[in-house]
Amino acid sequence: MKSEIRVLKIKNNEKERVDDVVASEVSITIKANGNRVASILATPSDISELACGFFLSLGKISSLSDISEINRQDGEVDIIGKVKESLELILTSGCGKGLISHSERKKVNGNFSLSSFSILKFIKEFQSMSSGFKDTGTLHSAAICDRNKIIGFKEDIGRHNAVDKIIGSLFLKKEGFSDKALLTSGRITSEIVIKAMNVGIPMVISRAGPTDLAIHLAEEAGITLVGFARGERMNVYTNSSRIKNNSNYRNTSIQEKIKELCKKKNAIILAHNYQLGEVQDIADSLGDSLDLSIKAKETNADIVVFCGVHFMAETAKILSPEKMVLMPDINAGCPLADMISVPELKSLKEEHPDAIVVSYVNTSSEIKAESDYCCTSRNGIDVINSIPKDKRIIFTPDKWLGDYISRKTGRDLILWNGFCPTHLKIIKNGILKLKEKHPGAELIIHPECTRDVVLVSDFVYGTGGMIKRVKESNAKEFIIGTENGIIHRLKKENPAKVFYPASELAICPNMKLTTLEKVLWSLEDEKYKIEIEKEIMDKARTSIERMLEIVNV
Ligand code: CIZ
Repeated sequence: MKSEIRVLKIKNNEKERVDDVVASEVSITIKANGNRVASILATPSDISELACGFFLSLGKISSLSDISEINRQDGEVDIIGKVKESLELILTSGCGKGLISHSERKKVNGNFSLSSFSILKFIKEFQSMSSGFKDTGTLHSAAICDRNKIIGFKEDIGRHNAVDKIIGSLFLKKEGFSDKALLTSGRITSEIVIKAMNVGIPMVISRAGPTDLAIHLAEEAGITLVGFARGERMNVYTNSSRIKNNSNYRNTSIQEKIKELCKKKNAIILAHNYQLGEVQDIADSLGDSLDLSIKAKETNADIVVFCGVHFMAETAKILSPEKMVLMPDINAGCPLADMISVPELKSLKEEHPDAIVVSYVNTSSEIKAESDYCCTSRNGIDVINSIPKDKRIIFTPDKWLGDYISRKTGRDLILWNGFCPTHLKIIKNGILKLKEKHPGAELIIHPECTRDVVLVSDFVYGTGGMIKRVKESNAKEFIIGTENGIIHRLKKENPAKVFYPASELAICPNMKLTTLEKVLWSLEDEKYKIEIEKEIMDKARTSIERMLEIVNV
């Protein structure tokens, strides 16, 4: 399927010769009873399936009993049996074939249905199976699913070949098509719909869109066309009655299903204050990373679904190693935490061999393991104050939190040059304008903001402190200088008060990766598990426990 080649890669004007992989392409002659019918450029695998799917999806054979023999030789496959050899071919737009018969029209029946959740789940799985595309950037893929799972997957350089291969492989296994859906990586053209029609597949799903002719043919044939199925959305173009609310889930809402699964699996959902409103609303507990890690430790649940970013889920795992800690989206990272690496911290420690290392909770478990103390925005001042005055202190990775703590404690900290890109979207001029517009509003700023922003604030708090301050304050209006997800919680808990984000741009893209659907899938599939090497975990735990002793939690 793939060949290795040597390639010259050019990036930022830098040239490098590296080994790479490209998709293989060969010419396959398809014969029927010894007569040449077509030559197809294809990926050299599943050739018998390709030939069977080719004839089947053109309506030239209809059952396995039509085939008495399949003869394969190098670059050639001959189907012996009752094959209609006359092909009324027209030139098409498809890649990998380009010829198809538009002759007969059939009606596809069947009670097959899929829930929208299942469609999105299958398309996500389908995408992750497409390793050939990831490696070569060339291969198309096709899969067949039933109501419960993807039951077959094929790749080829040609979109049509991939579809023929998957159709042919099911056919050779004597599987029926009327209770299946076809997933394809390419756009849905009329030829794809005709293939589905000829074998009786009632649903075609793609991440791409359909053509108008494909929609017209699907409508006529009774096929359900689903396009742009990606993330949390999809477009259903035809025969939408096959898309059920959620057949597996007895029409329960996604929230109810999450609750049901939590009960069944003894799981809880913890969500950070920056999460999407829909995720906050389903959570058993909301809070900052420390609140949530303590909740994770204290709960009797076996599974903790942590809706936040990676370092937060890691902190929960470090404090509760015996529990299964899941992240609904494993790609939700933290750019601030990524701003320091272990070799960088080690070399800073070598430069200051007697210094104590205090690391903000926004760090990887490896950095925590290399640190003497962990701290959060809530307790950073207490942690620094607990260290004897004659000791030098390295503070990582957030220079602005470090700057704030340094000014509050009067300690000269050795600061790492990290910052939170989301908090840096909050700028002094914007805040001053808001203050002018809302003179009665209390201005509460997160200490990850720059010094000039912190200096114009009325109060400086982490998210836990902000929640408390707003509740206790007599003010009616607040300008909130942190990630805007917190405003959902503030409004919900203080319906009579009014909130203005210090910047409309203060939205952390990583925090928004977690959605309700992903929470459900995470519970269903028990993915993605946080795993940390025991030695790292034990060392990292020491730095967190030292913090907890100081702040008496
Ligand atoms: O500790 C946390 O959760 C962070 C990173 C911020 C905050 O203030 O909640």
